[in-house]
Order: sequence, then C-alpha cells, then structure tokens
Amino acid sequence: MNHDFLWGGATASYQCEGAWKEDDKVKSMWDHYLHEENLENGDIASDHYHRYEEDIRMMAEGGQNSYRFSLSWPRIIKNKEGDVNEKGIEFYHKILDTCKKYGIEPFVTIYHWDLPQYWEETGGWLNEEVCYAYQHYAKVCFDNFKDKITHWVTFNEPKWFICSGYLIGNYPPAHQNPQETIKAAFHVMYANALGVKAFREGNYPGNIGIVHSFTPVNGIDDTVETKIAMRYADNYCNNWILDTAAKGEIPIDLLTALSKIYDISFIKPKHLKTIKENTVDFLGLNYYSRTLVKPYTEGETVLIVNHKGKESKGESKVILKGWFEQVLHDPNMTYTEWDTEIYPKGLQEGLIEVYQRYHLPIYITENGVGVQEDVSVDQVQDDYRIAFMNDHINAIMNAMDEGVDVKGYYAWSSFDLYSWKNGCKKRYGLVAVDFEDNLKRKPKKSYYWYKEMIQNNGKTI
Ligand code: BGP
Repeated sequence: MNHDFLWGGATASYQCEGAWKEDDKVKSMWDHYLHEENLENGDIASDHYHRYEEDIRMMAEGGQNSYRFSLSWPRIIKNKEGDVNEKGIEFYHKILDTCKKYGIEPFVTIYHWDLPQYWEETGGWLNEEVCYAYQHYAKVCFDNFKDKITHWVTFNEPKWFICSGYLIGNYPPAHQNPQETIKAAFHVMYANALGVKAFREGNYPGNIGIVHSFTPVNGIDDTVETKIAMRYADNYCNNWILDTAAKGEIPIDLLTALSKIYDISFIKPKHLKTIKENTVDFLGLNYYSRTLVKPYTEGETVLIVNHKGKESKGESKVILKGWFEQVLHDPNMTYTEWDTEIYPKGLQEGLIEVYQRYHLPIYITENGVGVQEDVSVDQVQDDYRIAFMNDHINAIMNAMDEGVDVKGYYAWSSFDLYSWKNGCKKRYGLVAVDFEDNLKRKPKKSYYWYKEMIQNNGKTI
C-alpha cells in the first residue's frame, strides 16, 4: 500500500453546513423545494458552517489525511450576472486553511446538487445557459482556491440527481419526464466538459475528475436475453457518465436507441467537440451497491427509489420500455434498513472492469451504510458499519492486488448529516451528531476502528 493513499470521509455543502441564509448566501433549489413542500430540511443540518474547526480536527485525530467536501454555488455566486459573494469565498478559505493546519488534503466537489434557485427558475439543467453559468462558477472557484486545492471534482453523481429530479420526481425540481431527463443529463455532461475546459485553459495546478454513483451491473443468468438487458442497464446506470467524461464519447447504441423515440436535436456538433476534447484526469466512484437485472417482461422498467421496505413500482418511470428490469429483492442477499443490498464483491469486480475500460486513476469517493441510531449513548456501537467498511475496503485491496490504480477511499460520511429526503434520522457518520442535544459530536466505535485500520495501512480484519 502506497503511503500517498488518501483516507478520509466525505460530506456535501447542503447536507452539513446549515447557515442557509447566512453571510449573503442565496437560496438553492433544495432550500426552495424543501421549504415549499414543508419537509425536513438542511437549514441547520450539522452546523458545519460554525463547527468546521472541530469537525476537521476530529478527522485529523481520527488518523484521516483527507477530507472530501463540496462548495456551495449559492454561497459563492450571488446572481445570474455572476457576481461573487466574497463572504462565501472567505468561508471556504477558512475551511481550506483549517485543513492545512491539521494536515488534511482537501478533495473538493464543485457541484453537489445545490443549484442556485435563481437558475432553477430559468429552467435549471434544461436550460443550456446554466452550463455556461456553471463554467463561470467553476472558474471563480479555480481562480480563488488554486493555491489550496489540487483535487477537483466537477460534479457529484449526475445520474442520481438528474434521474431523481427529472424521471422519478423525488428530488427537486420533481418532474417526471423522460424527454426532459435526456436533455438535462446531456447538459450536465456538457457542463462537465466546460468545467474541464476552463481548468485546462487556466493551467491550474492539480487534477480534475468526476464522481459517479457507480452500480456495476450483474445479470440473473447467462442467457442472451439477460446479456442484452445488462447492456441497456449498464448504459443507463454507468456508461453515459463514464464514457462521456473519460473518453469524450456518448455510447453510440444509447444515442441510437434514444433517437428512435425522443428528440435529441439539441445535441449539436459544437457540444460533441467540447465533450471530445475535454476529458477528466480521474474517476471518483461512489459505491453503495450493484444493479441486478433480468430481461424485460412486462410493465415498466423499475428504478429503485428510497422506499424503505415498499415496492416502488408505482413510482417508477421509464426512458425506454423493454430495456431491462431490476431485481429489487433477492431473498438470499442481505439488505440495509433502507433496502440497499450489501454486496462488497461488486466493488472488486466493478473496479477491475472500470479500470480495464478507462485506464484512469480511481478514488472511492463515497462508501457507507445508512442506519437509524440512538446517539444519546456515550459511544454508538456500530459494528455493522465496521463490518460494512471492512468488507468494502478489503474488496478494494483485492482489486489493487490485481493492478487497479486506486488512490483513495472516503467513508460516507465524516459525521452525521442531513440525508436527502430522509432527514437526519438516516445516519452514515463516523462521528455522531446529536441533533437533539446541541449538535454535540461524539465519535462512534467505527471512527476508532477506521483510525486503526489507516494506521495499519489498509489492513482489514
Ligand atoms: C449519494 C450522495 C450523497 C449521500 C449518499 C447517501 O448518492 O452523493 O450526497 O446522500 O448518496 O444517500 P442518502 O442520503 O439518500 O441515503
């Protein structure tokens, strides 16, 4: 194991910062949506905005050498004209200086879903103008933080926020429209290329990548029908992000299938040229589980929503009928409280496949398990989290033994925070945050286990 390996935890601005309108921050689409719908929100969240020093110190004391977090667009850019909020810039300088003070390497996501509401009101990711606004915002970040950040991420999980926001409808802007999904997805991948372009043109130090919600695809058997279903599923789940960002090419069979039913005339040669010329330096993979598929039979392609025990067929939507069907529950497998299959082997296999396909360095940018926990105790005894992380880290080590270039691992999450649509009850943190008792921080058992594992250079149980 290489001593430059990055070990840390991850968070996202909306999920942990709170201070939703402090220091001239404007509203994000999540602020707007959760307030309108009267749902539990991240107005305060873990109050990282005021407690970042304590949080980062605890990372260092926990043996971690890196912190993955995101910058908030509505904290940094005040309006559609692109004016910069200096107080937002100052806040992230404080975070970055604190990282430096404690020997923590920052790994920074430019966009983790909190689009400014003023852009959402112009059509959000359906509006090509937002791609250029993203490029401007990215440039502001590069210019201001170039001396303090060398690991940059353009986007967190395009598939997850686009499909949830435009197809399934459980995230803002809560539409259910396949045609819009395709357009918004394309715009995000175009904006990714524009971000990379700005980075290259400015000659900034460091590297830039994209983070993908990776679900390797497995089939229920070896029949030709299942293999065809797997290809569709892989295009839907993975390839439109990874091929486009890493090779500069949208999978041709996907475009052909889509063009038979949908209008894709908004894709112009100038976009494809920018995409082709601006590929990423590395891939970040968030791994929670795999996608198990079977051939399409009848009804609609099922997409999993956070449904906690309930079949989600009624809520699902399709882009193309007949692509594939997802196996929601296999009685032989183990699932989390939120019905996510626990499948570490998928990470080992998936890493080998992704590395063979793209030959780019890989970071595991999120991995963890969401559980309801009683945090009023002195120490949360989260042996299930230790087992989960142990088995997944072990899978990574096996893939590295087979030659895969993995450069870092980030637990989701550094400390308890707001889980999209689940509120604060779905806890992932290595450190407990007591939302009932003054947001007090208390390391869980897994925090100490992680520390020891890092000190032993990745040695699992
Ligand atoms: C990823 C996101 C994170 C985080 C995590 C857990 O998709 O990048 O922001 O929330 O999943 O998801 P959830 O909170 O919905 O359980």
